[in-house]
Amino acid sequence: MSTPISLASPQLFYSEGSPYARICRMAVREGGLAGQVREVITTLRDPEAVVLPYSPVGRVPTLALSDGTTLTETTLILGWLDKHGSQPAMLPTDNRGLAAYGRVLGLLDGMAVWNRELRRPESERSPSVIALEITRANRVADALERDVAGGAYAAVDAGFLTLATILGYAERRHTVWKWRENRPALVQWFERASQRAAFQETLPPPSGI
Ligand SMILES: N[C@@H](CCC(=O)N[C@@H](CS)C(=O)NCC(=O)O)C(=O)O
Repeated sequence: MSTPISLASPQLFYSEGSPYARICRMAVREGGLAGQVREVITTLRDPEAVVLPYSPVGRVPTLALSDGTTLTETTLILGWLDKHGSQPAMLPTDNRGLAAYGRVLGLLDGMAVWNRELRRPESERSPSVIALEITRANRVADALERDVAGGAYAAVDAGFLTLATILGYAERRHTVWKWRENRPALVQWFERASQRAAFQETLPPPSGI
């Protein structure tokens, strides 16, 4: 039986396609806080977006708290979940864990730039930006292949969820990136990670990119 959500529950605004929001949605589930956080879907880049009264930034994830404050930024929201009883804690405290999280967050930021270029009309795309992000993505993925083969990203935390989100994003919303080629350890890691309930419950819709 699920825990009832009180009217004063924090509201986590998300869009189904957002990889950043997915990290937080998976963290809520993995950390055992699904009964305490209400998920609210919002549109983006829309003057009518339901998130805007809570945050002028208008991005997701956004966590609107019962004291009237609003947290934006994935890492801040993960920190809030940890402070409110996430088990396991999501934000690493040791250097190795922090480095692992930073590495995949950097990859995700680059992919977001690459993906945004591909969503523009072809005449407005920047080939040099795309080329830079392709190079960055492959360089980081090669490092991740070695990391994963060496046992990194094994425990569920911010780094694990971000890596799962990235590869899931590449499967459904950024299929132009053929990340699987010559990366058997990463493929095997992803096969396992994608079986988790938190992953399955937050699958994004395909985007056609
Ligand atoms: N640095 C932010 C990035 C969040 C972000 O870029 N979210 C995108 C969706 S993936 C968004 O809300 N875009 C809407 C907009 O830019 O107006 C984080 O870590 O949460």
